[in-house]
Amino acid sequence: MVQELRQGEEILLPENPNPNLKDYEEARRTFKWEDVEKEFTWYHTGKVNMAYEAIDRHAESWRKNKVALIYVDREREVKYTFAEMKEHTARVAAALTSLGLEKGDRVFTFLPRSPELYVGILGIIKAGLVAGPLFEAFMETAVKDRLMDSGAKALITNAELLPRVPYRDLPDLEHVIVVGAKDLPPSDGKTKFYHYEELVAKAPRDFEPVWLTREDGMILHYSSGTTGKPKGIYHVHNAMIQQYITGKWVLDLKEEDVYWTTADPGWVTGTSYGIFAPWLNGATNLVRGGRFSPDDWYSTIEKYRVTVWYSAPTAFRMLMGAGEEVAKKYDLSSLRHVLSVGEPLNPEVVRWGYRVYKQRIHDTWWMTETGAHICVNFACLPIKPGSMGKPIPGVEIGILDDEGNELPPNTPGNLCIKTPWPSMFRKVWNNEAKYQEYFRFPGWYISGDVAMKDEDGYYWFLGRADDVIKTSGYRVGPFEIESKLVEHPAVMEAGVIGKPDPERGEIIKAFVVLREGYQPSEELKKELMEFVKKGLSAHAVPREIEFRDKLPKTRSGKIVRRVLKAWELGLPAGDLSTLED
Ligand code: 6R9
Repeated sequence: MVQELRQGEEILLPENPNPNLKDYEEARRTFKWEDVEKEFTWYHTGKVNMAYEAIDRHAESWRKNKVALIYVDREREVKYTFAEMKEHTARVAAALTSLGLEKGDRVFTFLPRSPELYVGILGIIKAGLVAGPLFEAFMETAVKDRLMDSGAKALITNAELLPRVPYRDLPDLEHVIVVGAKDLPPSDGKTKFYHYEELVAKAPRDFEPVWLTREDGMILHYSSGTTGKPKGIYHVHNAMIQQYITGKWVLDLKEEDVYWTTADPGWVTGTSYGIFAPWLNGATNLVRGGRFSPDDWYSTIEKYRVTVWYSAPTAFRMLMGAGEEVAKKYDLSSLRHVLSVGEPLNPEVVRWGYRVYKQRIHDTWWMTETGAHICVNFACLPIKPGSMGKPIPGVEIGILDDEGNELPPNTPGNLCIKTPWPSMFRKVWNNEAKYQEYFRFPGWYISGDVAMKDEDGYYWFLGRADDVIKTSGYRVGPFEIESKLVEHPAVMEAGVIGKPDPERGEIIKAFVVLREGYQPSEELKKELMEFVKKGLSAHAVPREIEFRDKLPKTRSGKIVRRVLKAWELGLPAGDLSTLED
């Protein structure tokens, strides 16, 4: 795979005549995080709040009438200046405070991309609360698990999604604020319901942010691992240091840019680079609601003259699949910087983008846990298609063997990051043991990815060391899907893997053992798919199901997914000595 990727050693030379980061090597040598810290207000006042740095600071400057948010979908277009964002987020913060919520309380959002979602997350943070964004496609079980684990006290949702919130089963959930509701469920002794519009309208438009320290909680993203339910990845306000500087250096944001990321705030790219990085840099941030559609997407770039565009391999592959003719119908000449994240970016996609968009697509590697970019292709450096580039200044990457020893170049190993870095997660909510698992090699964070460094210092992604699946850019844990499947009366056991797919990166494949009395059938497959969709979420649905008489297991009864994967790919299954039969 490595050989194949590196065939020809092609490179794309830098083309941006004036990038914010001009000399990478120089920056690596001289960079100090403290120089970035000095750019924040809190460095001088000691009063920290992300919402202040991202919004209020600009609203109190010459940027006050600059457009901060452009929200568009097929029905509407909404534009807010920084001054308006300041007022809207102040009202949300004041409303939440008036409900008695206090510093550190978890407040979740469960909304589609909409102005209310962006205002909501920043309003929560402005009030000193910890924001927990839930992806709009989540169904009841997924919503319940996350609200339960985090002990969320309040939720902002809308009338359409409210039926998926099992509030009666959530002992800590005291307040539910609903956007666009005609009527609300009756408040009981435990949970009270509010019309968002009424609550916000009566809140004052002035609200002094709740002042915090850099280590106070800011955002909680639930993300999947290999075992157990999704983990609450907890970030603090200090993350803004790295989010700001990578917005400047990697997204290359400039004053006149119109920036668009297609990522949803239910996932980390949609917050770190859909909210924090662009607004910390005072940029105009475009948000498009609704589903993927090549025509809608290209017309968005044309109409709003988007200059910096951050999307994902799966989207680029779908655009490629839609054909060059579709791209040619639109004027995409405003684009000057294009980036990708979430999965390996195929060299052929890079080549296609270069030919059709006349842009180098800059791959970026990072994770929910890292909070911000770690390894990227910078505007000022050549791109080797298929490589994820080089570490950001101030951060060191190591390729380590399974004992924690650093490996030489051109040797695959565990991608690790030297601790700490400013936007590193500070805990796994309620689960210190899980947090510690990431730090088994002293002084290093273990990413779970396998990668390699070449002799020029470029990093190449080779795969996951564990069973985490990336499908259409979404990170899903096999365990959550397996658990859902075995809730179905027909299913005795299930093993779930990611299967390579040309468009989605991976698709989810489930191997299922049926209970006595159930027969394999196409209808049953459909029923199981529907069952996962209704219970968890559309993106967690196994697109392939295979019935088996039994599954490979360890003697202690754990399903061995690596053997399932080997079956699927027709590869040797490796050491089977620890298996049951
Ligand atoms: C930001 C984000 C993290 C996992 C990560 C890796 C995969 C992300 C990648 C990439 C190859 C890239 N991943 N970026 N793989 N090339 N440029 O995606 O966070 O959802 O937590 O996923 O995604 O496997 O470990 P998250």
